Amino acid sequence: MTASVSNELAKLVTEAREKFDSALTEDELNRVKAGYLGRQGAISALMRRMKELSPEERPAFGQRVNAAKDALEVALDRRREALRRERIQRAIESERMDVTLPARGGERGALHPLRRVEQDLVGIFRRLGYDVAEGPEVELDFHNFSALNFPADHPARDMQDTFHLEGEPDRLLRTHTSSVQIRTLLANQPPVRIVAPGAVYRSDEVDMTHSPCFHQIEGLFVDRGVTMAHLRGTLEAFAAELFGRSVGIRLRPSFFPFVEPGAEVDVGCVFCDGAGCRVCGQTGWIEILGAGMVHPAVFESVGLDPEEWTGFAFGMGIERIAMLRYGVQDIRLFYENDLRFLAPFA
Ligand code: FA5
Repeated sequence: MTASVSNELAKLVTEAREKFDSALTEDELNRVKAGYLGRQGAISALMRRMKELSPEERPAFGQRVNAAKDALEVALDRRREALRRERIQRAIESERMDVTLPARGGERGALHPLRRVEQDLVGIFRRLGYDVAEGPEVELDFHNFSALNFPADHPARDMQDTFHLEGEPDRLLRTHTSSVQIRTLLANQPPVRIVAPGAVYRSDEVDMTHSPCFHQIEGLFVDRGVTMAHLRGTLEAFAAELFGRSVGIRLRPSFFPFVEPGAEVDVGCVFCDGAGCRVCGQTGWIEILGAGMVHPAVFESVGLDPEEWTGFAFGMGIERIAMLRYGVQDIRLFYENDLRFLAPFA
């Protein structure tokens, strides 16, 4: 065997090993491999030079080349495995999560301003000794109208534009929480003292102060010997707690079929202390609720003797109170779920 071809083989093997070991990626390693072991690679080129050897030398040379190829394959596999491990190790390092980092601050939820006002109103009446009662939003005409002394086809029903259920003439979306008065008196023997908050519905046009779905809180006190003075005293105590100081109240005669006498109740304007301003329309007073003494016809419709039982009732719009309290001028803001409006209440 000529020394030159043989030496060249040894040199190639050494050189290839070094290049394998210095390849930094698996791609690079594949390119280096092609340079030596590929069809156009250096080892194949050496094989083609076999013809320079004498026929006797050729078998031994062939064996040496094959052995060299095997050795290179082994070196290649080793390097490939090392690179694969490095790649995995790098991924583990770079994708590692630091579970000891403090959590990203979650946003805290908060009560909707209407719910907050509702809870405050309920709280005031609870402290005055009232229980909380509830009724369904889909109501029977009986609870919402008839038993409250709204005769069938009476114009008083038009005061509250009603959503009726299709094909069910007796069912409707309650137009006020006064329906809970009837449910309470049917289910409980007086004395009763309840407040009933909840959603009510009217087919009103939407504007700055009206919405087809809004909220009310009803109050009902039934006992023997209840007078209008009790009503007035209760509402004064309520208004003082609501506004945090003693504000005057005023009762103006008004009509609701289920009370007699009936009244609209105003509080002294908390924005101008009665001097007159834009909010109170220069009157010094702001209307906040309807009220009155329970009508004898209502007692009769629930089977109570109006000679024995007396009571007062009142009902107010929760949106109205919230608008007064927070100085909100457009009722629609409460329903749009815009965080720019809601967040300051949190
Ligand atoms: C009633 O609903 C009576 N049930 C209140 C009552 C109860 C009187 C007990 C006597 C005894 P009225 O229709 O006025 O009354 O409504 C009461 C309040 O609901 C109003 O003062 C107003 O604040 C609010 N309100 C009425 N319609 C709307 C509406 N479309 N959007 C928002 N608030 C409304």
